[in-house]
Amino acid sequence: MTILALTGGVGGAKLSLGLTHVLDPSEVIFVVNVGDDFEHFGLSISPDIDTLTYTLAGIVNESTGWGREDEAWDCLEELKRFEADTWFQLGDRDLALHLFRTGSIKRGRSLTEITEIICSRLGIKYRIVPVTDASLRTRVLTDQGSLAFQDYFVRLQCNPKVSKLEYHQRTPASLSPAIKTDQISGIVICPSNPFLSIDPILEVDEMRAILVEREFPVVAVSPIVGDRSIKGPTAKMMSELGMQVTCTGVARHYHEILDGYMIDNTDAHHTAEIEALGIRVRMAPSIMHTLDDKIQLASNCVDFLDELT
Ligand code: FO1
Repeated sequence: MTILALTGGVGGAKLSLGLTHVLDPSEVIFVVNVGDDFEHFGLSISPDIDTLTYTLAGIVNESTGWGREDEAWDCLEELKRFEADTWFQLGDRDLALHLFRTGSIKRGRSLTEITEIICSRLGIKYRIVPVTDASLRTRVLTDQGSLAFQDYFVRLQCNPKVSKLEYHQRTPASLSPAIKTDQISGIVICPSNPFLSIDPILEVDEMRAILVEREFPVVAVSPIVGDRSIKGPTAKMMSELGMQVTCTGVARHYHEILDGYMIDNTDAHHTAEIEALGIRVRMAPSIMHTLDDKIQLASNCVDFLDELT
């Protein structure tokens, strides 16, 4: 039986790394958001998959949380000479991965297969799986119009005011064949951005159906601690969308699919209102600075799932 960990990029990768210290490779599948994926200079880029891959391979750039450590930037510097679009920073080593992925897609391999090959070449024993092999793209409706995800996130630095999120599918996206739905023993929703990272995963019909008809527990870790985002624009977006910017606001967003919710100790005063939604609450330190923090939180999630089973 397998736990699914639903995750986006930087924040989710921290808990995912912790999970690899408490679960064997056969016990967990990391199901990754693809709503951020896009084409740039003709290359197929899957930022959240790559962030998790580099993190689990131990080669992520620790200061940004994305991209590679020991990166070289010769290509980007040359591109600047041609006044090309250099707002999205692609390092030389990272480019090699994009060239491999793009070529493989052109030759007809699926994103699931390509991700498996990349993981194995980087020595990762864990399964990193895109939620779908189909095209699923997040669009952000803002006061500056409808924006492709990376335009909003990287080019415009999340500055536009968000009014709505849309998840565009060319054809109804089916779940990656690497996710065996009859073998799931529990789901952990990582402390990723609910709108940008987790909701696109839940847009895949089969994934939502698994969560609605489940016979196993689902636990989420709040991405909001003390009324602020642990990472990124979650709090800003919640406020722009008219939501209460607290861990309870996120619990309300997820309430149909949650059995358990991990909140930070500093948010203890929210327990009663979350439990009134029919969700069990467990408190633990949720800000992950060190590897030990990640392992401890991961271990708490797995214990919580056991308790709810
Ligand atoms: N994030 C940035 O803020 N600026 C960048 O230039 C940037 C480049 C980049 C290149 C490859 C990659 O895999 C990720 C990259 N990211 C960059 C991160 C990424 O776009 C976002 O963190 C995610 O899409 C949000 O989860």
